[in-house]
Amino acid sequence: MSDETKVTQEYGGSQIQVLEGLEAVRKRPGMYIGSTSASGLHHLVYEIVDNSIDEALAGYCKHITVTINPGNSITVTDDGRGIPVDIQPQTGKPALEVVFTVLHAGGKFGGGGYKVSGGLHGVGASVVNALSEWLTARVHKNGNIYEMKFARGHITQEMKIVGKTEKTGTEVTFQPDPEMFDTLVYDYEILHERMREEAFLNAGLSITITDNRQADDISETMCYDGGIKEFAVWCNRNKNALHNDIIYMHGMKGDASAEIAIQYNDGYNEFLLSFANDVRTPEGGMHETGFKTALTRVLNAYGQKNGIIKGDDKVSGEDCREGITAIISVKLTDAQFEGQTKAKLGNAYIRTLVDQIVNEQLSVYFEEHPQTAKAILEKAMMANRAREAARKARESIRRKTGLESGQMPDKLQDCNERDASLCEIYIVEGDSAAGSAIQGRDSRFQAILAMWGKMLNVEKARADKIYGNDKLYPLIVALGAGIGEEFDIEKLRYHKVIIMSDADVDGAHIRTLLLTFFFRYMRPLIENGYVYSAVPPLYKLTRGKTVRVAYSDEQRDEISAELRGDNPNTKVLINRFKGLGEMDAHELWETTMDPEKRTLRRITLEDARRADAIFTVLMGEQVEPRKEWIEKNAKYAVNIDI
Ligand code: TTJ
Repeated sequence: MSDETKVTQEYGGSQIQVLEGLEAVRKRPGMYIGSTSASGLHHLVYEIVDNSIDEALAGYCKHITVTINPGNSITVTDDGRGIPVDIQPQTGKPALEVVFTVLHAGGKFGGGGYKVSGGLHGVGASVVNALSEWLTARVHKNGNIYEMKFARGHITQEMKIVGKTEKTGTEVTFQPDPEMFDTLVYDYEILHERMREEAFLNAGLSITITDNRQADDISETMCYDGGIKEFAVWCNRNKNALHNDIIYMHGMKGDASAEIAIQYNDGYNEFLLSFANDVRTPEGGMHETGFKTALTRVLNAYGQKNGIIKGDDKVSGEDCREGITAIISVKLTDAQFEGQTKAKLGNAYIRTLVDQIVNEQLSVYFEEHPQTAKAILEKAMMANRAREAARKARESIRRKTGLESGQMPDKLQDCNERDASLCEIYIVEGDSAAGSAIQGRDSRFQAILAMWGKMLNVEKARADKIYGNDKLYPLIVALGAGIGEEFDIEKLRYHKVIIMSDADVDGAHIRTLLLTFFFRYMRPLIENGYVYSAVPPLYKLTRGKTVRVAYSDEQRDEISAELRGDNPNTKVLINRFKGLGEMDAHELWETTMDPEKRTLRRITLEDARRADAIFTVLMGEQVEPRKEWIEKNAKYAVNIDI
């Protein structure tokens, strides 16, 4: 990408550069906002809100509002100082105009660095402007209300004063451009979740989110004086806490700061949520590494010093993190995001910073809270013993069933190909659907594994139970890569693991269970993008001898209109597929399995995390949240059997 921030002296030159910059955004929007699907659409909001968060970080803004208007435009306001409106000497233009028309160097998703002087975020106001059908900015400042308007990045109204005011602040409304996005409908829950996260990460900042699209407005204001401490408590809301106090640590060095909040629960899962500059880092990175190393070191040191751990014994890192909920939030001016999805923090000095903070402050905390220290350490030692028992169980199962003998389970119809990168496995629910899939597949590279009945409740299970489970065991053997800390992606036998379940509640249930299992015991499978969901059709349309299928209600209506053509009297028969089992082998191949025609939806870590959260509510030990969830989702959940 060229350096669009360079501004030349003569007006003509800079104007041309501005237009070229915004044109570049419209040509390749994915480079700037990741995608033009729902995720990109929501990203526009985050880019604008980031500017207000920066103002809050600078100490001048207390309250931010985000409103979804009828028609799916978005309004963001803050009570900060207001974007400057004075004329910049270099450009001869108001700063407000520059903010919305000049592309900053380096896109977050493209190549190049992502560094802005001053704030941590807020590179994207001009990107949002370029991708909006229209955008209006209003600034309350100096006693005046200044207003400026744009359409697809072009100025439609120069900055002018439209009124008087006593407040200060910024208000931006934008309408995403239908020419740029595949979908234009905002999801309140997605924005709500993200804004809640921002409120947790910026203690004391108040964020109001409102949905004005229906007669009854929905509105929520979130403000957490306890910041990430409250975040950790909130994450444990459906669990039983192991200790009531929240462990909180923080520190800074130079421009960089880090804070960590920890609360253990009595479960077996590890829940680390890490952020760099308020952006989630699902793939971890230096801050997580520093945290894990120091946590293990401090726990072992404390245990040995106090005679809880005897002799040369040690608890492992995994032992120390069983049942942990930890929020790690770092802020730095030169964040390097790495990895396939730019979701991993690469700055090595952050590892040192976090390690030091945890090393020093957690030791002190344990000295001052011996009860908490003891509860955590005893849990880690239990985990250690359980892991040892699991290893023995596994070995005995191995001897009995030949886990390593290469013998495949009965429920697997394998493919002929041996190169994993070419192989696919369909995990199919129900024997009749599995039958059709076995007949319909291309056996050269497609394997079928039939799953049926109720699966193990992985919420309450440790590794030894998982291996011994008759539903999961065939799946583990078929995939060939083991589970948990022994999981080895190199041994994986298929690079496409495709969940094929019905488009109904039971199907969703099975999918949730499988995703939760993968998320907890085979996470690299998801991180490497190997897990997919098959997309079976919903409708079959027949007109005479012509048969077509539709994957959505919209498509059903389109095809139906197409089949009818200009002939209003023609009958088009529409049948709803009740399940995969209703399709014969040929139909299943044609609509759902043929690589030339099928759609596969790749499962992201975020999808799996969400499944895991739903699962916790449905399967967890707390009854109240489960009841609540079922009541709230009653119309979808009627068939869920828990
Ligand atoms: C910059 O330094 C001088 C005082 O004002 C600072 C500033 O720009 N603050 C600011 C920007 N507050 N809020 C914004 C902002 C808010 C929204 C909703 C959108 C944009 C692009 C900026």
